Amino acid sequence: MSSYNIITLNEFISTRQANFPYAKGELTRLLHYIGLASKIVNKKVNKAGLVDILGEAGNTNVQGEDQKKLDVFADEEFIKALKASGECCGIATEEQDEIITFDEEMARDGNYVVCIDPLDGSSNIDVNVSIGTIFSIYRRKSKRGERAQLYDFLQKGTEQVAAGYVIYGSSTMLVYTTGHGVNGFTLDATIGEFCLSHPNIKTPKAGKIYSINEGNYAHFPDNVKKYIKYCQEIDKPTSRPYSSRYIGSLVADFHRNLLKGGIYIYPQTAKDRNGKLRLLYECNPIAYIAEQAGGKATDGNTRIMEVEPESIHQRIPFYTGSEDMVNKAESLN
Ligand code: AHM
Ligand code: MG
Repeated sequence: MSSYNIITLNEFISTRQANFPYAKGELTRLLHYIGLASKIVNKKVNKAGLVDILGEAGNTNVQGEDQKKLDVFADEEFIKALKASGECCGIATEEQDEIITFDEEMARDGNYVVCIDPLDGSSNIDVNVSIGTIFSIYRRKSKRGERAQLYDFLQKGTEQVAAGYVIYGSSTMLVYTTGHGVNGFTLDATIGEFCLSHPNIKTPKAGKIYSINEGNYAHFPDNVKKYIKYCQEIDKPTSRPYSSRYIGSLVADFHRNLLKGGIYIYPQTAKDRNGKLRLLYECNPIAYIAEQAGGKATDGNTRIMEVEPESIHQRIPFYTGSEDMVNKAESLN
């Protein structure tokens, strides 16, 4: 195919603009800025082994975890980009305790708030393993022209107008949905553009891969222990065990399972009753993509996108992937 036949992310989102609720070009612009920031973060991620940007930044985030320098860089970059877009009046990010509201007149007029995990899977940065950015976009509830409010962010996942992730892997991809299917774009470094490479992604209804940190087995609830044993058995329709694959980067584990069919579980444990993952900027956006691709996302009982958020850093158990696999894992209670 000639390079002139490719469809770039910007072209794609503009031509799909009519699908957006309240289409006025605002969401198109917001997504464009997210794409732009992710290209800048991608450059930095690629250089991670070359320059002195590895190591702890010396800060601890609200979850009590050490921040790597690249987390800080990605956080700053997305904040700058979203502010510059003029369409976003505030952000909730994994790296900041409180919501950030933009006070410039143009930004206060923005119609959207964004929940973002700027660099997820951060324990993988300094070992050259895939990491990602996850984002979720909501229409604000508060009045345009005023400061964004906490309640703008505490909306159920069903209210998302768009969500997506960027995977910084062997190639860099941006995958997103606005509620009309899921599309994936691969970054072509030679032209610096995300190009449509995975149109209308559909995930297999049944898969053969399970992704869970089995090191925590002793602390898992009974249904998850039983499900792991089920995955390892040969006595099931596939007549062989499923493959176990776990990278420890949600985006990378989810992305592989989305394309190949599989299940990702981060359950509650005896120690952490709500698991580890965060509802607003990890589970809701991934759940929206999963459902739009024909898959499923629950907390083991309830559909993730129907959970009423209570705080911006709220954690929740997470089961997502191929529908049949999620149903099976839930049925073993
Ligand atoms: P992070 O936001 O601090 O990077 O944590 C989230 C990550 C997910 O990407 C990944 O699936 C999970 O934590 C791995 O956790 P564990 O090492 O407990 O299996
Ligand atoms: Mg994270």
